[in-house]
Amino acid sequence: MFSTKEKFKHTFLKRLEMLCGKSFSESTPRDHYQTIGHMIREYVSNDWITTNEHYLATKGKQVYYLSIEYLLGKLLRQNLMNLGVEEIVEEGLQELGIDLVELEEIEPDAGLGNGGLGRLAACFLDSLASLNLPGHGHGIRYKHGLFEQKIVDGYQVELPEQWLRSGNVWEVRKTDLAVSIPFWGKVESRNENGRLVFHHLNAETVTAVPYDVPVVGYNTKTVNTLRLWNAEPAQFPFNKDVLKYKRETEAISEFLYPDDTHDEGKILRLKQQYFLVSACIQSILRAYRKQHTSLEQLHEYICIHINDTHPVLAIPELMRILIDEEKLEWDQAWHITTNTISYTNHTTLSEALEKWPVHIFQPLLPRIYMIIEEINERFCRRLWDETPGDWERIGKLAIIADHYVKMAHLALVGSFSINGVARLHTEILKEREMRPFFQLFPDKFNNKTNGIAYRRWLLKANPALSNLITDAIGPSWTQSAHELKQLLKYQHDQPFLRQLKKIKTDNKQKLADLIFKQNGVAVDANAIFDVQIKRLHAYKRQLLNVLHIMYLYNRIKEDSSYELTPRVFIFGAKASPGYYYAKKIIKLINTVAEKVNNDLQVGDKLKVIFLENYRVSLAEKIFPAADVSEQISTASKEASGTGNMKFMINGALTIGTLDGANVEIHELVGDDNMFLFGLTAEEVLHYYRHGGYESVEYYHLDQRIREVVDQLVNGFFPDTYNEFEPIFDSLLGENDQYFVLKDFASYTNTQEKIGEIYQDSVKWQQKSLVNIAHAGYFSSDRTIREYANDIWGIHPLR
Ligand code: T68
Repeated sequence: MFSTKEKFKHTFLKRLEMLCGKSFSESTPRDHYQTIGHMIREYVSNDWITTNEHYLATKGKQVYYLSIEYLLGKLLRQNLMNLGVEEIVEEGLQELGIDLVELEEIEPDAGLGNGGLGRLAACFLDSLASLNLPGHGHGIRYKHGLFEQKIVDGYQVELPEQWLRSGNVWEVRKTDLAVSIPFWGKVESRNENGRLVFHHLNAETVTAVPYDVPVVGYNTKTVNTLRLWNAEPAQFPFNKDVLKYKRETEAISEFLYPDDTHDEGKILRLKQQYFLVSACIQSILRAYRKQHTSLEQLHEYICIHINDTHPVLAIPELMRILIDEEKLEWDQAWHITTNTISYTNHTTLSEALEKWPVHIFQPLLPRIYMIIEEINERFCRRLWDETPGDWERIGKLAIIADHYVKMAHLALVGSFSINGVARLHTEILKEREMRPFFQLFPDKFNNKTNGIAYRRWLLKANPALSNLITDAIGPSWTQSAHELKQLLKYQHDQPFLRQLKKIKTDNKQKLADLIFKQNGVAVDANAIFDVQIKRLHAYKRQLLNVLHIMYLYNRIKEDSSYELTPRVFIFGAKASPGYYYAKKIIKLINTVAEKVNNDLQVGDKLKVIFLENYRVSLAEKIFPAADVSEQISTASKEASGTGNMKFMINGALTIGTLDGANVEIHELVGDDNMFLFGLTAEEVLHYYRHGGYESVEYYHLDQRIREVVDQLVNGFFPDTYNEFEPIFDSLLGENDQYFVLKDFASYTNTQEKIGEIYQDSVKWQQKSLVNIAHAGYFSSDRTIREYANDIWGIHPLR
């Protein structure tokens, strides 16, 4: 149906009538979107079935990626691109008077994630399929994804997100593959034939129904599966209060937690975690049993990867099935489990390390809790044997301690591999945060520096730049990102550099149009577009960016002849709804924007834009238009970052600290092509341990700092009353935990240098080119190959 334009048009018109029950002349863009979506899904179903049959027949090892979040964004254009039918469809539709771009706007973002962790999972799925690797995702089909953000009077307001309102064309409901998940109840042990046997009685069961989404690889026949689980009432609830049961059951897959490293400690969250894990493992084992008679070799055929600790209950759940259902002995079950599960850590922030109060955990998941107790006891016994009497060490490392279940400890003990997400992050895990575990299990630790699905973030998001690259070095870079290095030979090619600049300016103009439409502010596409887009978090230091903008504003006001290379500062960020401080920063950004943008004396020199409802599809419009990428977290705090890579591959230059993957960007492009500033991780960690930083000193010593900090509270912003006192307090009263004032001077100087260098257009474009050329390293294809080879032991299908 996609082989020629004529065939496509013919099928499209026929399918439209059948699907929507109306004639073409009556149809709406939404009908067109539905029709094309169904056509694609039907088109891939052949390869989807073949892929599955192939996996079944070859019995090769497969990996299952468990993640509580998938930030997929839109799938229409990506699927067309990966299937190689984009041109035929776009032109065919055009001849019917339909604009594909308009249809893309109709598709809702699948926003089943908070930020980097969820987006990484989506990038990994793309790479797995594109590399013909047998790897599938399992997640939760949240009815409402991450909240929609509105900015009202400068404040963030959250609205429930509704991506399923008009159905989801990509999914297939598989009612026949539903499984039951037990909660509550109690466990009874009986002696049966000399063996202790456990029965979970009076459980309240929930039905998990899978919805499968095909994951189409780029230019391959491989179609893997993302299986999203929906929570539904069991058919015959024994409960008396059926309505309550129905409500509580459906709540499990109702909302994504807008959590982002802030622990909300809700029972529902734990229910979600076990729901995902149990459904997923039951479904894996059902498929496995079709091929194998026993589970004794499970780890030779299956790897289960847990994305952070949210799915860590996969460990006790697998133990439960092996012991209670397969009747294996503990040691054998433990051998299989600990050789099946691998784990990625995404943060060292202590507030993000999950722990569950025993009084919540035990009643909800009684059998799982028993198994964790046993794992803990055996682990503590081992510790005792190594260092008898050292209760302090045992207390620190135990899985259950102080009436909490510590999820990271369970992951460390029960998996065969633990990896960090950038080299610096992994070193910090090994040397500091998880040092005692590293000493116990040195061979488990390894690094896998993050990557991005660069076909989405460059090929799809920035077609003009992609065409320029293909014209210059041929098309092979779309499958081998390291080919981008060939661009280095254009470093001194003036016409090429001019084209690069023209493409960037055109992209900036498009973004400027969007900004005008959304924010009503006119910005000049010749100004530096300086962008910070990511979740709002104190450690990411949007505050440092804002204070610098306030300083620039003050300079312009003090000296009207002050020569500033014109800048547009662009922000996009959602704050967790309960994160009071982060929401204050959003209000501050909008307050500064209001003041600066309406000051005639400032004019085009300085503009500040907050783009509301930052999400994947908006990000795709911003990265191609950025000149400067803000990666300014307090060193040691950002595990990796992946936005930094998306900017880089679109030719933006980074201003950043030596944190996360910035360290590796710096190694690739060198001092000349990146703007480093601020404390190093080692210096930050030294201050945390030994003290020695007094933010007040910087306030008193640096007049620029004093002025902007005072302006937070001295009425400089009219009608804000005590609005920004919490920010003022964080900087002075609480001694500035994130070293904003400490790094202010260094940041400001570096920003000044950027302004100067930008004036030399050729020099700037050369640096931009060097960044693009070296960004191939950050392809998630590279990352996934490393996971496949070093951790999972899986091989590409042919
Ligand atoms: C991010 N983590 C890291 N967490 O912050 C980022 N947390 O440095 C890294 O690049 C990225 O992971 C990918 O490795 C997160 O995004 C969460 O979103 C999250 C969600 C729920 C609970 C805790």
